[in-house]
Amino acid sequence: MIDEKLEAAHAEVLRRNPGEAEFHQAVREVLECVGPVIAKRPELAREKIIQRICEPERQLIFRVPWQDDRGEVQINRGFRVEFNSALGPFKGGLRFHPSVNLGIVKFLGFEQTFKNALTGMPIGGAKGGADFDPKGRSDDEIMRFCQSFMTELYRHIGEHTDVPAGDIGVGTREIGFLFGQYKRITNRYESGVLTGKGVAWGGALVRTEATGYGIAYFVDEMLRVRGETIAGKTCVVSGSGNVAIYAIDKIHQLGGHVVACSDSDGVVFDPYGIDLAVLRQVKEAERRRMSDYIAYRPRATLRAPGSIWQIPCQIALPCATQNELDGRDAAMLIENGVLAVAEGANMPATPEAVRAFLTAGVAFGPGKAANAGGVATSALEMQQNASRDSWTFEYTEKRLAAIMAKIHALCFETAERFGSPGNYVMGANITSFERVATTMVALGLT
Ligand code: NDP
Ligand code: 2IT
Repeated sequence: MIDEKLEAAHAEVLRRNPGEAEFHQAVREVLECVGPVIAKRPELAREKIIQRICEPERQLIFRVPWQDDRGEVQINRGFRVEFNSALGPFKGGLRFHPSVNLGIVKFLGFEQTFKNALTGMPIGGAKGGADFDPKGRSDDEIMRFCQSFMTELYRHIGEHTDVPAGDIGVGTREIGFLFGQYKRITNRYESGVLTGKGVAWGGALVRTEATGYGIAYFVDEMLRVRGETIAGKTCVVSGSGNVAIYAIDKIHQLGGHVVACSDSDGVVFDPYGIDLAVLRQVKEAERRRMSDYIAYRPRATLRAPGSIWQIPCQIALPCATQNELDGRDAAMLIENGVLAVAEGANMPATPEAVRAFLTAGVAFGPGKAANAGGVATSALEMQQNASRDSWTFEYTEKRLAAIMAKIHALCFETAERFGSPGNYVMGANITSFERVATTMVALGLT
């Protein structure tokens, strides 16, 4: 329920942003949590903080023309939504996926603002991308697309202005082409303008692993509070991209047993545990499909897309995309005895699913807390770039683990303080909202 004092502001968001269902969903979740903060701090209403926080500072939409390998001209639409720079330069990933539109980018930028605040690092929130589908495209086509995309984007970004990174469809290869074009156009070797770079050219060790590792650390913290550990638990991870692969890696390191993962074509169930080396070979090295994994693992089976939450498990990690786990999936997981669910993707659980988990007393880690390890390590990459330094894997991973433990503790304590013990959704939204709102007041009317 949204507090009645916030209803008018909420109605205004719906009116001003018609048809943007995902953006409405993300705003609603935050507004449902922050009523008690507004009640305690009348200056936030006076300063119209809710209204300002829901309106992006700047929204960019641009044409991205490029030529495919057959010489045919292709046109895509590029986006960058610079949502909030109260806490630092705009920061957030770029998504290349045919489903990308302004509403999706706004939901992601809004979410990113609060996630980044939770990390405690000096970074504002943004998101961008294009409705470009990288599937089946050659390296040359990807390069031409990235060069065209950056030919417009470069004028809006910079190490002190806006610092993009990867997201769905954007990994080290794409960041390389984007960085190369930025460097060429600006005639500046400005490492801190993008994160998720290759280690040879300014990238931070652990950034590749960071989101997935961070999720496992967050689950470990949630279970520890309940006197449990990951060791020996059966786990299911949706997706098989960057986030999923390294969540699986760390869950295995911590003694858990991941038996399934997926892509948009199907679900692989491997009762002896997902073989990480095979998974990385198929998905990272060869850029093939989960169905190709089966050839290497005779006991693994392929199931229908979307069926992953029917597999019994104690830990469930949705790591593919928004709204991939609905109320019925949640009911099935609960019936099968799930103990902990953490959102590796941004907003993968629908509001009905979140409600079901909270009602059933499942430890539920919302994305803005559970998957914040990626952007936190991006901020560590920015630190290294600013000082022209590079840290070891061990040191960087220790920093990541400490950041995740801190985020967990903050969310846990805030939920207790506001009378909702164990509710990390309340904890994450209130903690991050207070940080952004307090700073916005301090910076005056901007
Ligand atoms: P990748 O592109 O590396 O992998 C995405 C995975 O999700 C693929 O397996 C893909 O399958 C699957 N997927 C994507 N869209 C859909 C869809 N519409 N339906 C079914 N499956 C889908 O992306 P990431 O691993 O980087 O991102 C995954 C999620 O994690 C996203 O929600 C992203 O916003 C979030 N995230 C990412 C961070 C990062 O550092 N990369 C940080 C924090 C959150 P297929 O190949 O079939 O499309
Ligand atoms: O959703 C996310 O947090 C990301 N895609 C990572 C953003 C970043 O700037 O590292």
